[in-house]
Amino acid sequence: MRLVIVSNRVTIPDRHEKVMAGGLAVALREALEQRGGLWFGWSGAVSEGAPAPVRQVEHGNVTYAVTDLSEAERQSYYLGFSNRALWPLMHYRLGLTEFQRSDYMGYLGVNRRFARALAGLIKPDDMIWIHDYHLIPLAAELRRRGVTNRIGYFHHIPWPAAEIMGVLPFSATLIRTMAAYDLVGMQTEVDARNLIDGLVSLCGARSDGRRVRLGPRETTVRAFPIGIDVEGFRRLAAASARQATTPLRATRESLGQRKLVIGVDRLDYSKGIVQRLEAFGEFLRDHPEERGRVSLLQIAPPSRSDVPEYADLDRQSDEVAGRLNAQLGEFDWTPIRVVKKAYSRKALAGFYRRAQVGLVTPMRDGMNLVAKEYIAAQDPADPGVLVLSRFAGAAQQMSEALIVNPFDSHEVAEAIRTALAMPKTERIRRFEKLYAIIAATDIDWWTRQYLLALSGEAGAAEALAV
Ligand code: GDG
Repeated sequence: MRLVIVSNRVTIPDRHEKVMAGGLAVALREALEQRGGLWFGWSGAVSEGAPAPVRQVEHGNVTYAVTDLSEAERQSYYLGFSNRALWPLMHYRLGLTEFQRSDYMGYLGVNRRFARALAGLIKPDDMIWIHDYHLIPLAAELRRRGVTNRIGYFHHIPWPAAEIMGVLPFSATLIRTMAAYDLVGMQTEVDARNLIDGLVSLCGARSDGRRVRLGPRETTVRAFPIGIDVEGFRRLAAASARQATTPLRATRESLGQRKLVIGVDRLDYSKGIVQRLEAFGEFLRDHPEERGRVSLLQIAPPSRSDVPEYADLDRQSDEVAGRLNAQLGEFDWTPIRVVKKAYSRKALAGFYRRAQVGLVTPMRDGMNLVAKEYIAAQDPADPGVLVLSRFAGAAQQMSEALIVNPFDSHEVAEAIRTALAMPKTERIRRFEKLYAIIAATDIDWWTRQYLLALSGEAGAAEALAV
């Protein structure tokens, strides 16, 4: 079966790999190359004169088909409904959720336009795999055009409880469109259960365990926790430590013998960056003996800067870091460094390996790949300690991390102290368990399991019991 992948953004590969090119994009590209297929979505560009045409580029046995958005579509579908309504709502941030009816109409409009274009490109035996919250109604739009192929969806971010989803105007209409899929993949069992509850309580579906029936269709809803390329990342980190790439060498020189705590996140309010800086400040206030001995490096490449809530976060994080550095710093020691730019994956791997503590404290996160990258990058003979929010999907698998509530700054501060003081034998014991779980459920495992389940092949359900 040929594979068709649909995602909001499609990057056509070129010889100059983008700095951010990460595990997921590479894994999906590999899945396409193995079977041959098509990758459809937004080019990332804006052009007027709607509807924009679809451009196709062939790369080996993979066709990339992209279309531009108009500025009005970008505003309503992408910045508006996807990123100011669905993103905050699905991360349990009701106070930040901005619903505009016109944005919702724009969201439906782009999904309709994508469906129209895609319906002309797919073949009868194609298996279609749609990604993320920008494209929830796409299968329903395809079904309306007579598409009967197997269609799956993977939701990369949390799916909230029905009580929260119910706040969104038209939520029942939107959730109902999930029943157009044959398979819906979620990051965790809790997310899967939340969607099933929503389909039952808001849309009147009937459910029997993982299967949901709404009208004539039956949909399977299951957890497929996403993974990373563990072996690839481990090799990258080991090589980076040997070669000491420029940023890493410079970090070594400027830190000297000091310990390093690291945070790596898109500059996004769901990641708890400001709360993390405050917790680090609390740790230094509560434990003055640690001052001068440890620094926090927070790498935070800007993201969605056109959305006002992100511009606020940008300012706020500068203010908090500036205040804490002014209050706690010394002439020869800066407690917190916030760097708002992206580094290469290799430099990142080197930073993770150099850091004694990985601080991954999102307020809510679908999975959080940084938690897995931090573990993959460690030196097995002298590993660092992961401090992980219980509200990241990753916490369901990574229980050997120091699990914290990111809303409790005291708890986070104490976890930092515990991590820094942890004896090597305990660090190794925890690391080995964490490494084993992320290696057993790496990105290849995830892609294989999902596609097995979508193709309807027997045995996939049992194999998932990891
Ligand atoms: C969504 C869900 C889910 C970050 N800074 C740099 C850089 N990164 C890379 C990280 C990591 C990726 O970006 C971020 O992945 P996360 O999983 O942490 O978060 P989201 O971007 O919010 O992703 C999330 C994910 O989808 C997959 O399903 O886990 O819950 O929100 O790989 O390393 N990469 C480079 N330079 C940087 O400065 N090269």
